[in-house]
Formats: sequence, C-alpha cells, structure tokens
Amino acid sequence: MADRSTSRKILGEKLRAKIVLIGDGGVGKTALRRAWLGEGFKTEYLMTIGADFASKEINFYFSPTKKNYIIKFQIWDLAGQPRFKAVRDLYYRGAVGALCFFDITNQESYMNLVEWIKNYWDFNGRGKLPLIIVGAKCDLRGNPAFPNQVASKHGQQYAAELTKLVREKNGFEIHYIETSAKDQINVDEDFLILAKEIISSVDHQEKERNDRKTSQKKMISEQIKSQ
Ligand SMILES: Nc1nc2c(ncn2[C@@H]2O[C@H](COP(=O)(O)OP(=O)(O)O)[C@@H](O)[C@H]2O)c(=O)[nH]1
Ligand SMILES: [Mg+2]
Repeated sequence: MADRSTSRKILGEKLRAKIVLIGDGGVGKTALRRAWLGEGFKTEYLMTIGADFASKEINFYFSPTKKNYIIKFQIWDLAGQPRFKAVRDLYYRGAVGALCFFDITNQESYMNLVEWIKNYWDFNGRGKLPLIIVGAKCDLRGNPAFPNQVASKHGQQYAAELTKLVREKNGFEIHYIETSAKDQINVDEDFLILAKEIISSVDHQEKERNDRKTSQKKMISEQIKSQ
C-alpha cells in the first residue's frame, strides 16, 4: 500500500492561490483571463465589489524542488479601480500573486504600474509577493496607428529593477512578458511563470522558517550543554 508520502509524490503538492489582475482600465485584463480560461469557464458576479471571479487548475513539474504541483488559481479580476479602502482590502488581502498589466500602446498605463504594484505589496498582508509584468496587446507592436509605444527593453529593465528588491530576501524573480489575448500569444506562459515564482517564494519562506527553527534548537542545546 502506498503511504502518504508516496502518494503525495505521485499526485504532487496541491495548492490554492488567490491571484489578482491589476492595471488601468482597458489594458486587457479581462480579455487575457478569458483567453486563458477558454470555453466553458465559470464566472460569478460578485455584486458587493463588482469583480469577476474565476478559477482554473494547472499542473506542472518544478525542477528546483523536484516536485509536481497542482495549483488551483482563484483569479480576481476587478471591474473598477480598487481605490476605496474596503474594496482594496478585500481585493488584495490574501493574494499570493499578481498579473500587473499595461497596454504597450499606452505609456500612461505603463507609468501607473508603479502605483498598482505598490498597492498590491502594501495591502496583500504579506509584503513583497510574486508578480508578473504583462505588456498586453503585443499584436499591436510596430503598428503605425499606435505611435508612442512602450519599448520591450523598458519593460525588461523595470522587471530587472524590481527583481533586485526581491531575489535575495524573498526568493523569487520578476519577469516581463508580452502578451496578446487577441492572437493567443504567451497566454499560458503568464500563469505558468507566475505559478513557478509563487512556488519559489513559498519554498523560500519554508526554508527560512526551518533555518530559524534549527538555529533556535542549536542555541538551546548549547545553553544546556554549557550549564
Ligand atoms: N489588439 C488587442 N486588443 C485587445 C487585446 N486585449 C484586449 N484588447 C481590447 O482592449 C479593450 C479592453 O480590454 P479589457 O480586457 O476589457 O480590459 P480591462 O479593462 O483591463 O479588463 C477591449 O476593447 C479589447 O478588445 C489584445 O491582446 N490585442
Ligand atoms: Mg476588465
């Protein structure tokens, strides 16, 4: 008979992850969510806060921990701006990941990301947690009807800058991904890469807890020895 640890290995770790989609109105959050969910997705209208709520599971192998994971994403896609305290707390609290959108044809939406990311980190309850910077509508890249685009290298530089804040201390990285919901470009990748960074972050927190426990035990056993 397979013991618990064996069945866990076969099935993998199962986690539930609340994630939020953030960024200015009209940047393509809902379109991406819809593209990812494909047909037959379930949606409920949460009347109190005016958000769409959807969920989907993904399965993947993560080589740094040598484990399989099943992550059930609970995706919160807010219709309006979460600027009111009550809504903001409910929306961000408990989120462990975020897809932070801007529209590559809209420089203002790119500039506003700083504020969106600050709010997500300030109000989720646990500080600097994983996020992906999503440059949406990349099918419009180079289209002369949309001048003043945000260059890919700017998105990459911003992600690298944010990574410096979290890599050592929080154990994950921040990626920049260009996406098109319209042409189905990098739709799965956004969620898969976010899932992997969430695992990295959880794994890092677990290691830190264990390190703290080990060092406390060591200290106590040394105290007893020296008595
Ligand atoms: N060309 C193009 N248009 C998009 C894309 N994603 C969304 N849009 C359009 O942008 C508008 C806003 O999209 P929506 O997903 O509702 O934005 P939200 O307010 O961030 O949820 C809609 O008119 C969409 O058709 C995309 O990948 N490419
Ligand atoms: Mg929307």
